[in-house]
Amino acid sequence: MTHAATPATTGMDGEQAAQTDGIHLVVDALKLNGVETIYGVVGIPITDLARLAPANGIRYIGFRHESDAAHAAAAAGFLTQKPGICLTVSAPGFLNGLVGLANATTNCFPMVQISGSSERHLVDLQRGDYEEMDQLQAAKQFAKAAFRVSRAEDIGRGIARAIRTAASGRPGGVYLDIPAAVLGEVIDAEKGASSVWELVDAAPKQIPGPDAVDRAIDLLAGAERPLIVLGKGAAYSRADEQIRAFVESSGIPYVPMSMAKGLLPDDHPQSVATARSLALKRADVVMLVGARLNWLLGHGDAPQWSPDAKFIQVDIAANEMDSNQPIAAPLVGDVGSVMDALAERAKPGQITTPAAWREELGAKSEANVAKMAKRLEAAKAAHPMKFLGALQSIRDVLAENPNAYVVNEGANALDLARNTIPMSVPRHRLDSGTWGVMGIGMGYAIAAAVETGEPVVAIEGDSAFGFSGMELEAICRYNLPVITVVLNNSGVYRGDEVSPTGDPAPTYLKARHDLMIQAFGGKGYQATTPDEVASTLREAIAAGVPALIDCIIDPGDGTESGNIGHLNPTGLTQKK
Ligand code: ADP
Ligand code: TZD
Repeated sequence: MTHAATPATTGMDGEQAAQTDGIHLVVDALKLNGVETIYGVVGIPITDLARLAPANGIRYIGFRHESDAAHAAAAAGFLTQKPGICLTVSAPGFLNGLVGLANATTNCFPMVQISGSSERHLVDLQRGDYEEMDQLQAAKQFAKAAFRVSRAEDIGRGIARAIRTAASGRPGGVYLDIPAAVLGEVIDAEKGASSVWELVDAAPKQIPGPDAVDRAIDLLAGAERPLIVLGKGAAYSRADEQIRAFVESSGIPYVPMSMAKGLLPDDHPQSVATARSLALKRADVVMLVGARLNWLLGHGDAPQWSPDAKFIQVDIAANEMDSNQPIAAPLVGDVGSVMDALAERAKPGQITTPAAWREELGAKSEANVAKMAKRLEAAKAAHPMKFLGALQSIRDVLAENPNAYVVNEGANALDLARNTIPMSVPRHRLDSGTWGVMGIGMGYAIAAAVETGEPVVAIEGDSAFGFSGMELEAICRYNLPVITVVLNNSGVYRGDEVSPTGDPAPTYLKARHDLMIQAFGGKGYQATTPDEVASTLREAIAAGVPALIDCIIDPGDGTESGNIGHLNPTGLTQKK
């Protein structure tokens, strides 16, 4: 087998055997496994690897900070089901990338962080090498798995193992350590070529047992108030048609978790997102599909849920079952196979939804929508602009561009955008996710643009944006169709706090973000009214080039920690 990256280094006399080295083998193995893009930051010992990849058909996207590159790789994994690849330098670069690796693992996104590392014989005796660190040891607790390659001939094996581990079962982040000496190690080209291989069936289907399926069907068939919760595992599984068929044939109402929005269009008649609290509280049989009963679902506890609720859980990870509540019907398998099995084994008409339950939720939904309509109407007219004023304009422009990807982070900027902006296409919303992490914004946006070529609208709190704001430069350098909309209320949560010391208050921030992007050659707008938000966003999406709209929001608009203020351990200094 020969590969494009492997150099033929036959000597002048023609006698020397062709040779290859570590970096060529990395590129060979990645290429063979269908990797199209590497996200990273260069430096010793990986710069030549980043140069070699594009010369062999793998795009290299260079970032300003490794956590952004790692977040990008994670998002690429979520969007494509193929592990995103992040490349980092030793010690500090490696550590910067770990936030993204750990966040990917927490969110069940497949990615591989490949990091160069310093010389083992110096690191292990702590002799003080350049960027010395025992990276393998450090990575273990933050990754689904961590491996080190110690010989060039094991590079293909290491990459196969990393990709397989990241993509199969519950997806996650895998760390692959490749010391500088291994990247530079020269071996016989033929031996090298036979040491890399292509994975077969990287994420095999997991089919649930028939007894487990029947147990779930029986529970659903006996339910008076059934509810389906769709999570980002369902979105990731790409079983869109099977999920839709099951939801529609059973008539069961559903609520989408934030990154499952659009799996079925948000205006689907069975979506009860607008009666969420009531649906959770009253449901007697709940079917979780690729969603965990973690803090985002109140751990399944009363009073948010009925203490008598019975749970069915569809998840690829068996050990997720019973992590919070007794699971009456565990359905361990991939969402597609489970949905197929349910459709196959349920008798026609066996699972239905009582009309009274649908009506109860419908009435609540109508009342909530009417209440929200009043808030929205008031916000539209308010000056200075409110979050909800700007967001209605963003909603309207996005409705004209259903293929645009939405990235979203912040506190109020996250909660309010999630509730205001409907999604109609699966996997088009990426947000702070399971950790509620800030800093994913520009990395996720870059990956969405690179992987799909579609426009991306990143809706960012001003604090949230700051974590990855320097990547505006990368967005401009690669001329990506990313439009960043900063909801700028001059602070973390809000911008009207005054400190008695004379220093700025801990939550206060001040920036003209529209000027930042201009420094990199992008288009900067300032918008002070909902009409200006709409017209600038429309113009920017049509132009398809990097742009940033700094939306000036009333500094007094915003709640401490958004809708999770109750998680603050004290309420002593909170406002409103
Ligand atoms: P959300 O935050 O949207 O509620 P979570 O991240 O909490 O979603 O849950 C996603 C769940 O989906 C995880 O428990 C994960 O194991 C599971 N999962 C991921 N991929 C699949 C798949 N292909 N089939 C079934 N379950 C999956
Ligand atoms: N650091 C990291 C990595 N993640 C975090 N979640 C936080 C800090 C704490 N934090 C939040 O939970 S939200 C937030 C921070 C700093 C920013 C909220 O301010 P914002 O949004 O300007 O982004 P709003 O719209 O003004 O609330």
